[in-house]
Amino acid sequence: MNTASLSPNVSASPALSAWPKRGAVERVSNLSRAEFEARFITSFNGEGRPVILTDAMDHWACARKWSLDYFRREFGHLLVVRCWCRNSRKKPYFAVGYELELAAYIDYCRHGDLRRPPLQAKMVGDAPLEPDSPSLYWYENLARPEFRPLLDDFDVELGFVDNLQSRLTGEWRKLVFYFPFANLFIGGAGANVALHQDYWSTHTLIAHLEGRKHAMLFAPHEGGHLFNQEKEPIDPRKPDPAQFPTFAEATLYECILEPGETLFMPPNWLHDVVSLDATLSLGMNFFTTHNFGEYFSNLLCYPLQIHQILSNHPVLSKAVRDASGKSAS
Ligand SMILES: O=C(O)CCC(=O)C(=O)O
Ligand SMILES: [Fe+2]
Repeated sequence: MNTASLSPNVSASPALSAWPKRGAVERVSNLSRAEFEARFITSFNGEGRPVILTDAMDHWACARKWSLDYFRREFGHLLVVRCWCRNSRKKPYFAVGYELELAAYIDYCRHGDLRRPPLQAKMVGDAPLEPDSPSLYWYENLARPEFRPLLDDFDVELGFVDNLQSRLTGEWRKLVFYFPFANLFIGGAGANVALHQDYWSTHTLIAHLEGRKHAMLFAPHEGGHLFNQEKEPIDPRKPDPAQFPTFAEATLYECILEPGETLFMPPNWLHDVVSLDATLSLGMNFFTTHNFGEYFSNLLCYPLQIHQILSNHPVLSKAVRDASGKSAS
């Protein structure tokens, strides 16, 4: 049971009645690729719809193996994590961050007083955690060398959709994890990622493994109702009509994600997710033939970053060095 004290302002609040227009997030299983594509990717003028897959990760080892206990045991003293309070709704934005061992962080998420920073944590941000802030949250890309064994516990091959990354072979197939495509999320009750769209028009999966998460989702075309003049996003659990006068015109898609379930979102869906308990999830971003064009044109804007990722890669860096040697001669 989760016994951590939750900051009172970040519960999945009853302000949900403020949203008169509602759409359903369906739960589906065992869909063919054609049916999935027609219902959730190309539907509704190409915006698609978010959906919960109840069987998407059944064949992944992580579904049976990963838990907060597992991470505490296997990586607890190995990893130092930086957890943040991403209160990015307000500008100017101060990063509130702390550094501590993963075991201590997991204990804090489960049993700590989440209104205060973890005991003995080193402050690494610009400002301390305030009692009325969202809870601290740790999420990190799987590029850390310690995470390499975890890459065998799930796959880029997705039964319900043609993830183009799965056409890659060998080390290249793992390379995708060195781009910001796969992230671990561990948080306590109240850990929140404020309303946002994911980058580069990718599709998003949240493979959820422990605890519960409350997600509030809006179609891409609703953006105009949900950001104020300073481009700050609404807090959909406490909508402020003075700042967002037309917010109630947006249709809310809302769900509670349970362990073993996977939330799929098509490109550019706006989402605000809050943990209701101590939680563990794996996030994945990917592309299919439907979003490859948008994805690729975004990618082309970052040639230096791509070169850097390849140059730092433990295996592929040699291929990069060999190739630059050849082109120089
Ligand atoms: O799981 C969460 O708390 C947020 C995840 C998210 O925003 C994402 O995976 O894109
Ligand atoms: Fe996201």
